[in-house]
Amino acid sequence: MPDENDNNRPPDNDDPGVGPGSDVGVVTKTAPKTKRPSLYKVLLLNDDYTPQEFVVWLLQAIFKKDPEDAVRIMLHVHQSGVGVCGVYTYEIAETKVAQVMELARRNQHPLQCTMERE
Ligand code: TYC
Repeated sequence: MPDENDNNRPPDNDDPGVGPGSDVGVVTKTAPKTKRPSLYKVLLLNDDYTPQEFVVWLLQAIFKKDPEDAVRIMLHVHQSGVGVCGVYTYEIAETKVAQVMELARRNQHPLQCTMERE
């Protein structure tokens, strides 16, 4: 008696079976679920009143710069008007900006800090 589900039967004409054109052995690579986060530059703005030593201290305290880097960044801001203190994901950048603004306010300095998408 003929069996419809006989695995040994020859392939139908439209069934390529194993080989070119068949899906056997094909592994579809799924796209990774993780997306790299956008990055933001934290910028320090120059002003005529905030002491240089305060800016150098703040770059070390908040942005973890070594003393040489902190002086270099402060002088760059002092001379060019604006400079990058670091590059972070959104929430980290937002927190750094808030910390700078709060320290400036508490010390009555007009120092301004902002962030910008890279
Ligand atoms: N221009 C300031 C001064 O001469 C120093 C300064 C540097 C202020 C960087 C702000 O982001 C700043 N006292």
